[in-house]
Amino acid sequence: MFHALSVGGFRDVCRPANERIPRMTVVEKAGRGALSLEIEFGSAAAAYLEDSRAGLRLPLPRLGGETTERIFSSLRPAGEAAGFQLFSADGWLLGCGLQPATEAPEAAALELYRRLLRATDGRWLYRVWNYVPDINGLRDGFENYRAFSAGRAQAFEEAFGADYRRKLPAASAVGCLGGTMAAIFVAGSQAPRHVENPEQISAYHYPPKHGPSPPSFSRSTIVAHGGGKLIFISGTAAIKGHETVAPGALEAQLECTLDNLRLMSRAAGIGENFGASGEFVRHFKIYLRRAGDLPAAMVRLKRSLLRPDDQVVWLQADLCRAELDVEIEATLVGK
Ligand code: 3EB
Repeated sequence: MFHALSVGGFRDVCRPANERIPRMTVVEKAGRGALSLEIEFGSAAAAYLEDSRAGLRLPLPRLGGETTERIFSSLRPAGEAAGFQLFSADGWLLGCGLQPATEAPEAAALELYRRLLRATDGRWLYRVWNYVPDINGLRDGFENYRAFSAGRAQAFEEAFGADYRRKLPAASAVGCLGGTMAAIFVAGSQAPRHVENPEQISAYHYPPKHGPSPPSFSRSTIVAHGGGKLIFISGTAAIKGHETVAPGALEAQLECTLDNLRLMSRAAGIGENFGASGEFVRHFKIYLRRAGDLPAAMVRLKRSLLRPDDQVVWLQADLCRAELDVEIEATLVGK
């Protein structure tokens, strides 16, 4: 069978800031089979849609485990909206989009999220993965992550109104190489449940010492999926209350992060260790600030959190607070 597919637009992300975001066009013929959404780590940001593969490449150095994350399968390409490439499967909508970050990161995040919220209009937003160039860098004395948070919060408030916090998805926001901001979302037609960490202030209530606009995410999203559940656990790090625990000390940060993950697992109603007895396919992404921390982190996490049949991607990334060394996220897909 012949499929004519072409994806334009994402190749042009390095244009000057004053040019419009290139439109992405997907030309497709009928008869296309189901595909997985692949997030491939290691090279320059680009979306691809080929005969039997679709996904996004992201410039984060891979340290170990899988090269590609595949959480969702049986998807069908669903065209594009607001520059996001879309994929759907019974009631679910997934999308990925890029935004040049040559302009100020606040403006880039505002535009990326305005587009994301347009693409998901009328649906519930479950999960967003954010990749922010030079996340700890300063621009006019203001950290890029804080600028990103401000643009993102403004877009949510514009779209959802003053009580936007109740609708925030689970998320992660980590650094990446290159000059392109990226977001991947999962949305759907069913209202989800959000569970917060009882030992952390909700990020959307962080005090202003962490930035003028608090980060717009909830700690987890739980949504029915087939006969079971899908659970998205946001990027989890060494934070209690709203303060960083053990700045710069990997071992102590790993213990605190593991404790927060146990609390989230319990809060989600699946015991202490994310349903390790086999009721979920478990996906973890582990972000380390320093590649040299990999051996120690592997030993520690394999001793308690990780099991041999988990899907794990180890990445090197700058994290949203300069003093954080490790962040771990989980996605649990009910079997
Ligand atoms: C924290 O708990 C650590 O800004 O979207 C984790 C997950 C973190 C998501 C985000 C930030 C974000 O505040 C950082």
